[in-house]
Amino acid sequence: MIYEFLYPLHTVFSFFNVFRYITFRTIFASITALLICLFVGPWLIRKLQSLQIGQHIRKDGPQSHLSKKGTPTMGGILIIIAVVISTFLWANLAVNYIWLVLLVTVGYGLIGFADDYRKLTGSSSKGISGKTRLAFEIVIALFVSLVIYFKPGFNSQIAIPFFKTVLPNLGWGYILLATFIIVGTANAVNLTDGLDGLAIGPATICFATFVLFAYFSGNVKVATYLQIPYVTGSGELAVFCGAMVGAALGFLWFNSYPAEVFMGDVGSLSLGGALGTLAIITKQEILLAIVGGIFVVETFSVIFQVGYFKLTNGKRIFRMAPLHHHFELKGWAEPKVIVRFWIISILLALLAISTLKLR
Ligand code: 57M
Repeated sequence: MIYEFLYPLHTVFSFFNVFRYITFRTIFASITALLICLFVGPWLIRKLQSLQIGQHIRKDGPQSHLSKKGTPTMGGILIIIAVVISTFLWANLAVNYIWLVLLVTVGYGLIGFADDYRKLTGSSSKGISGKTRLAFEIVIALFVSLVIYFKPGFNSQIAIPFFKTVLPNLGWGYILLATFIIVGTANAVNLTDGLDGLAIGPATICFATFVLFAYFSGNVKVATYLQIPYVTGSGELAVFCGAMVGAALGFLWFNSYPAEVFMGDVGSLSLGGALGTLAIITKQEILLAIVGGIFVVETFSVIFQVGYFKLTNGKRIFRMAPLHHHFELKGWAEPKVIVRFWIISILLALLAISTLKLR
């Protein structure tokens, strides 16, 4: 909105030209979202506490988690509020992609909210059923994938990192892939969200990396120079990513060990869904698996553990899945697991960025 109101004034005062720049608006979107989180956070945490929105802790998990009982959850609401306000303020709302990514952020947030709410009010200890939740996730992801697929100028090729000339065209299969990526990323972030700051750290790093990829893919000169797919209008998503980085850091302020609040499914599904959508719009579908490698590995640790458990009648590969529990049970202190996962995530982001040149 600031863009719509203030940029036209550049004809009177040249200073207002600055609102044209995506870089400037990305930085301020980030600062705005961060400040919203820092100011609203303490109030929201008190509110969640007074409403007794505290986490139930599973008794079959690592013993160290029992002390976390009562920590308020659903802190993801804070992230969503900060991102939506900041994006409305700083992004050019005439770009449809902004609305698509906001739709997923809020839509997946609502699914997570319904799940958290049912768990907390005790109407169902497991939240909404896995199938119902998945069905809603698929409906939103399919809708977004169809809109992107039928957008004029869209092509259904996918970019393979490190190979600039390998661009397989999936045709309508692209719709299935895009839906899978959005739903899969949302659930992968959800599985990772099991230690203080464990999901929000790598998510921040992913969104920061996508600031670059959105900016580059939306600029015809840079995209041509770097030989990455050019997507008209996707540069504006850098502003959204900036807002996400700010909101995520603001949330981390409270979620860092020892956490004062958890994000809940409202946060994890929303963040993951947004990440998946960004990867599709910027046509960096496969790259997401590199930069979000922590989420991928956590998910595979569950798939392998459950598969092996069933095949062998109760034997395990890891002490417990998802992978972070394995390290906890090996005796690593919680902050050590968290910070080491962040370090790996930074390394993966650097690797992902290096694909711009190594091709
Ligand atoms: C949700 N949720 C956390 C919090 C957070 C298929 C199966 C492997 C699924 C998996 C599962 O349910 N994963 C998804 C993970 C929970 O956190 C809440 O949930 C939200 C995210 N969805 O925002 O509201 C607990 O995680 C801890 N936490 C923190 N700090 C944070 O900032 O410490 C979360 C955020 C919180 C808190 O303790 O209560 C969760 O882990 O439940 N299931 C599992 O992860 C279970 N694994 C398991 O059963 N593995 C088996 C194999 C055969 C499948 C095995 O390896 O033996 C473990 N979950 C827990 N305890 N809690 C088992 C032990």
